[in-house]
Amino acid sequence: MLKTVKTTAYTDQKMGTAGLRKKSKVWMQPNYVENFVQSIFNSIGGVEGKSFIIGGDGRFYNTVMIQKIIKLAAGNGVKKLIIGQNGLMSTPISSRLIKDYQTDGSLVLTASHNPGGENGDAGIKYATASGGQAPKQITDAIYKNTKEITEYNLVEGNDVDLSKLGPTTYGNMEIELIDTIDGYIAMCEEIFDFDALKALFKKGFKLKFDSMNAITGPYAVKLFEEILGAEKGSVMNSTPLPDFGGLHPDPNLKYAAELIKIMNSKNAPDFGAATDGDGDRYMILGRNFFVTPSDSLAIITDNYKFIPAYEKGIFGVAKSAATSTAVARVAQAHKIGYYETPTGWKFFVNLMDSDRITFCGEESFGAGSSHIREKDGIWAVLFWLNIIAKTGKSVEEIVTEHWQKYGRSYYMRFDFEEIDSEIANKLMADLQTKLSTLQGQKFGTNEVETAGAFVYNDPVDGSSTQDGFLIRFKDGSRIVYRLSGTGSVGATLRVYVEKLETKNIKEDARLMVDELYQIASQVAEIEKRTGKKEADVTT
Ligand code: G16
Repeated sequence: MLKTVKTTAYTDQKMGTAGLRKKSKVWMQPNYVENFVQSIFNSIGGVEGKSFIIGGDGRFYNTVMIQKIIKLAAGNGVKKLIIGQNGLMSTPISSRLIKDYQTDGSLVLTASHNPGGENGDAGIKYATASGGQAPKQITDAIYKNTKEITEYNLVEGNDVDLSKLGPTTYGNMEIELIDTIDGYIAMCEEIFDFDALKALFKKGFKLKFDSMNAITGPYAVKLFEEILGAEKGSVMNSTPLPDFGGLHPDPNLKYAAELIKIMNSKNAPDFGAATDGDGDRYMILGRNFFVTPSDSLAIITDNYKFIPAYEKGIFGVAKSAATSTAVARVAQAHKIGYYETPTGWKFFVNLMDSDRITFCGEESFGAGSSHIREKDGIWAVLFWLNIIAKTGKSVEEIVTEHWQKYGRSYYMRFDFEEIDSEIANKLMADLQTKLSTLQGQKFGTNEVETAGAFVYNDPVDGSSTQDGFLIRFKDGSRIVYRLSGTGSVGATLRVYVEKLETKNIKEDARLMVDELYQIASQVAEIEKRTGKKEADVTT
């Protein structure tokens, strides 16, 4: 039965870098999900006759949210929902499915790399028909709507059985429950050389892939173990769990501790990798060796010729401003387009749609290509494995040779988490004023070339976006400051430092960036303002 329900607006439903992320308990408040989803529908000119892809990373409250979305979609006249079986779907495959099914967008129930469970986080990522994250005009309109909403529409009825594959209906709305694993693997097979990968594993190559009890588990077991022939057990933490088994599903040096321990042990496998909650982030490890995401993007770009889908050439590459400049040197050497954008995958979409770039990546453990309009963790892992299969080199050899050829951007990110939002905003505002006076100032032997806001002018739609602040030194070193757009409590200040070395490429990264980090801390008065002596997470 169609019903209109009166509701009271919430004022805290402002989307961040990619969707709305809040504590699960916030989502569990009365009408919280309904208000947000109805606001999305209202802000895109209604959804009558439209279709959407729906799925999630398996975290707590996912299926409750999906049932609510089904009812709201039917109440708003949606024609069809394509839903992942058991409500499961990775973010990368959702982007592909938008294109394959030509839907009007997707709703993916995830808080990405944030922890899950009743006391963890939940979220909704909304993507448009482009296959990519909604642009700012749309997210602004949604936020405005959430503050004004007074009612939502739904069709009341029994919950849909999400386990049963195939077509069904809810009211007048069509639903198709699909398995997304085979489709994802078929997409990967179109891109990579599966024969070379099978031959690699046949020779005894050892892989450890950590799904962190999140979405990629079932995809990875089938792909790596069943199809490519990696040894059984190569995929660890492979069952998606509502609370990720207590893990924080963020593939970095802090949270993927179990994998790091294995890769640093005596009998370490040849290659280690991990992905995040919804499968778009990734981390690459060799034996006792960590590859920074910035270097990974540079190496992927430099080796495009080894991958069948790209061997004929690539358009160009883009990175977020906070990502190191390692890939800039590769783009220059290959004479391909190069773009520096604000943080957020949405900024890459226009560049891909207009054939300006083929690859893109971010320091936050994201890389991808124009095969979809999202970052893709397993894609990045397959890319590395394909390079290894074709060159016969280890991860460490590949990276070291890359540094020998292009120099090394020593790079680190320092995160100061859960700062009071007012303090963080004041710190940034005062920093902007201070930066305007820094040009030409010397710190030791280093001289500031430019300092100020990072502003991106989109070459496709002409829009202009500011994201954080950037200090460039005469020797090529850089400091970037920005506030995270993905936290769920307070503010997170991110400080990124980078120093280029062409000769001393085998030094300790922390030591090499220390001077810059000290400068960054002093300039922003981090300890004085936040009370934090050290960063909470360093990657
Ligand atoms: C999201 C976006 C990414 C972006 C990241 C930044 O990642 O999809 O494009 O780089 O946020 O996070 P922050 O603003 O916290 O630095 P994800 O994986 O969380 O969806």
